[in-house]
Amino acid sequence: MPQLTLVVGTKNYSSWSLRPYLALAQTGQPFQEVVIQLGEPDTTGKILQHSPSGRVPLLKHGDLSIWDSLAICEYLAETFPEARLWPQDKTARAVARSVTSEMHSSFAALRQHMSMNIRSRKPGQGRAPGVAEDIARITAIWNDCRARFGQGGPFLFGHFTIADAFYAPVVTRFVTYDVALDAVCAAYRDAVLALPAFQKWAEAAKHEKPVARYE
Ligand SMILES: N[C@@H](CCC(=O)N[C@@H](CS)C(=O)NCC(=O)O)C(=O)O
Repeated sequence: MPQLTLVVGTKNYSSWSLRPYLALAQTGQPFQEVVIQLGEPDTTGKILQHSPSGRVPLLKHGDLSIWDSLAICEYLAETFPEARLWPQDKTARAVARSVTSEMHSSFAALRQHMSMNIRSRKPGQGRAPGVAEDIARITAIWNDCRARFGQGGPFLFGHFTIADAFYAPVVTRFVTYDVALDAVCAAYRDAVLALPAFQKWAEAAKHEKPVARYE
């Protein structure tokens, strides 16, 4: 098996990087990691040494480079089917792809005003126009998935899937900004926070250099 290397941004802030990291950890495959510090004068140059898009994350598998969080997760699902990164059932898989794509393309207000900052606590901040609507939509998605597909475990589709990887940065935002959740969403949040791979990422994030523009 060719070497797997995941290139990510500063873990405390790089929400897009956290997603494929969790999916890759779920495969159980050994991998190397390159962490690029965001917000430095040479950040773009360093990212461009790996990624043609000038953005992280990027996955290298031997000679192959794959960029964009969703493309990486799709590649992992195809390469390691035993990890069940998508639900087995076609209907559940279609919904999992829908909610994942919605996360990939939407929730601009939440992303802008509640940016990911795993180690920080900012209760009450970030309540800008549009944020409450994004939170309402996300919590509706979580409730719907848990009710319809969540019987086999604590995640959106029971066992851990790419949909959970995509919503994990939202989980951390809800902790950072102290967003009140109903019982179903609070239990789901806690299941994501308890993932060993998430805990490892969050522990590393505690020790990183702060980046003023993301604080
Ligand atoms: N759509 C891309 C977004 C990637 C993205 O925006 N990454 C940010 C970090 S989270 C980045 O590389 N920013 C470049 C920089 O800060 O210089 C994906 O899903 O991977």
